[in-house]
Formats: sequence, C-alpha cells, structure tokens
Amino acid sequence: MSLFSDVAPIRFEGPESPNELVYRVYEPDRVVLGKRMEDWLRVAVCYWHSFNWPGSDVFGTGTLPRPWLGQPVTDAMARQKLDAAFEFFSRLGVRYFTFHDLDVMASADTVRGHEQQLRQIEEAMAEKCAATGVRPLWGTANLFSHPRYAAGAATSPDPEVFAWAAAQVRCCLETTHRLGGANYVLWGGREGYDSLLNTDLGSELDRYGRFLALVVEHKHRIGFKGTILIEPKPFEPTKHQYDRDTAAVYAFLQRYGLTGEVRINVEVNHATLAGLDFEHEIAAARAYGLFGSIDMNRGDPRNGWDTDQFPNNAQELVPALMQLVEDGGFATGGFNFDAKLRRQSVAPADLYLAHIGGIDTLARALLAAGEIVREGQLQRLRVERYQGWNSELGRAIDQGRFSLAALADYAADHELTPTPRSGRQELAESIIARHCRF
Ligand code: XUL
Ligand code: CO
Repeated sequence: MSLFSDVAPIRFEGPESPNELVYRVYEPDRVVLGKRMEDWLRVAVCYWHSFNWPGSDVFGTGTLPRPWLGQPVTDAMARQKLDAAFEFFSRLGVRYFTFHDLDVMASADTVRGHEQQLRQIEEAMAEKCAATGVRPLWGTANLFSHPRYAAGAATSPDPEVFAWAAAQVRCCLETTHRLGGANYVLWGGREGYDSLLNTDLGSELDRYGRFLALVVEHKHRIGFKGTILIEPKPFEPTKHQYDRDTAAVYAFLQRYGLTGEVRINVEVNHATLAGLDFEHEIAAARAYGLFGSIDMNRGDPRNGWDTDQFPNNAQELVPALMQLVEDGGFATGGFNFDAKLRRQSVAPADLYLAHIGGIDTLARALLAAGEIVREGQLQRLRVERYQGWNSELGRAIDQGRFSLAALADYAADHELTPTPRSGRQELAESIIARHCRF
C-alpha cells in the first residue's frame, strides 16, 4: 500500500464516460496512421515534480503529502519513494519515467558516497523496471541544486566543481545505461551567468564544450546506445543560459564538433520563455537534424516564469504533433511530463487527474494531426507555395549555377515582375481548427 494505491488502474472508457479517473481519448492500442497511440506518444512521468517536490515555492513550504521527503534523505526514504513512484507509473499505465540522480537516491556528501548510494538504489530500480516493464526515457544528473553549483557546473570558475559534475554525470549515465534508458539528458540550468561583469563567457563556453565531449566519449566507451540530449532554456535560474534555444545549441555543437552526437530535448515552456513557439523549436531542431525528445508542459500566458503546468489545450499542440507525425514519430524520444501540480492539489488523486488530462490532451492533438496529415491539404498548401522553385530558374539558383551578378542580369533581361500570391494563412489556421473535434 502506498499513497497512490487508492486509485484503480486507469483504463480507457471513451469520451462519454461519467468517470474522471479514466482515459477518454488515450487508447494505447488505437492505431493512428499505422502506429499504436502508445508508440506515437511514448509518455513518461517525471520523478522530480511528481514525487520529489513537496509543493514548496519561494514564499512557502511544502503542501503536498510526500511522507518520504526530508533532509537528509535516508535509504529507507528513497525506497519508500521508489515504491510509490512505480505504483503510480503502473496504475497510470505508462511505460517510461525520467529522473535526476538526486531524485532517486539517499543523500551523500562525498563523491564515493554519491556513487555508492546511486548504485544501491539502482539495484532496487532495476527490480522494479523488470517487474513492471517501465523503464527510463532518460536519466540526468542534478548539477544545479547543491551550493557547489551556484556558479555553474561545467562552466564553474572552479575546476573542482567541474570534476564533481563529471563524477555525477559518469555515475548517472552508467545507471541510465544499465536500467535500459533510451536517452540521457543534460539541462544546463546553471551553465550561464548572473552578471557578465564577473564572467569570462568565452572560456566558459570552451569548458562546456570540453565537458560535453567528455560525456559523449564516455557514452561510447560504455556502449550506451541511447541519445545524448541537451535541453535548451533561455534563463531561470541564471539570468542567461548558454543553451538558450535550439539555434544557440546548434551553433555550440558545431563549434565543438558534436553535431552528430547530441540532439535536443525541446521543452514547451522553455520555448515560450525564449520568446518562441513550441512548434518553432521542433521545426528548428528538425531543420538542423537535432530533434530528439519533448518535455511536455505549458506556461501561463500572463506569467513570465516556468510554471510547468500540465497541458490542456489540444489545438495549441496540433502544429507540433503534425511535425512528429510527418517524421513517423520519435526515434528514441518521447513525451516527458515535466509538469507539476498546483500547490493546492493535495489529494493523491490529483496527480492521476493531472497526468490523465495531459495524456488525453496529447491523444486529442495526435488524432487531429493524424487526420490532417492523412488528408494532406495542409501539406499540399505548403508544397504549392514553393512550387516556383521547381521552375528552371528556381532549380538553377538552388544548384548554384548563378553568381549574384548573373542573377541580376537574368532579372533585368527577363524583365521579371513576380506577382504576389496568397500565403493562405487563414485557410491553414482553419484546417487546424476544424480538425480539433476529438
Ligand atoms: C528545468 C527543467 C529540468 C530538466 C531536467 O526547467 O526542465 O527539470 O528537464 O533537469
Ligand atoms: Co525539462
């Protein structure tokens, strides 16, 4: 028995169900364009917000019943949390979870102690994974909570901090590998600065590049076949984070020769904070060949910080899901609910309701996206918009057969007078809107 055992396993009951603790739309075996819904979505529950966060904020202490939390974390507390977490994963009916090293293990003060504690809980995690079939979508090292990381981890001015971070990543990458994790994530929460006045930006970037190269090298050394992912965010907790968005990460990977090795974990609310649409970050990651996985949540349109709320607006997500469908789905990625309850959601059932709502929202967006892609009207609209590039002139430009001067002469000689054409944006938007009926 645990906090989450009062709720019966969540089943699909369809849109007309009078019950709340059921899926109305998410039906794992339902086939959408040749693939099961569960395989499209690859849903993961995150350990930190769901089991490791007591409902505290900067103004108040914990509100949520999480009896396994306290400082320091003992092995018994870590195991109680593990039981509760796997109980929740199983009853919710998901196949993946995500975790930081510090979310799952007992507290440790030394590097050796840290390694020992993580290895110890890893054994218990492995048993749970084997018993339930649930495995990590990804693991990650928490390189931001401990005071030693206040000035950064890989970008700290202190090489001893860099070494501590290396130890944590080595250990967590190996644990993720042994647990059958599909990816390994690096979120550089403190890899940035609070003030440029005391920051040597160039050498911090070089050290960050070195750190990432070491991680990639270790991945190959241990034979981890999963994907290394960087999760961009523009700021918070730092004033400026080096991985501010996909484009910045691409430039960084190119500079340090890591483009074929590392991909992107796009988080919805991080994109919003960067002043970008969620679907823009997916489109950019696809264009650069970097798309990996998604952290699913949303912000509040009137708040400028990372509120990490569960999504509930399917129409908003359709443009993103369309891109996923066009790609044939994730390779190693999935939808990780990096989302948390509100502080007043103190009933154990609230955690189920939050995830059910989020998963049904994803399922609605998937069904709409699947139909739109199958009907092809929007894709045709896009193809037609660029059809001029199939002309002789378009092909010659694409193939680099014109110099700037030759092209100018061509334009003059042919007296080019291109006619404006409709971009048909309203039509495109209407196509999205009218398919959102699930
Ligand atoms: C922080 C965030 C992290 C990463 C993992 O905004 O998204 O939880 O997903 O460190
Ligand atoms: Co995240």
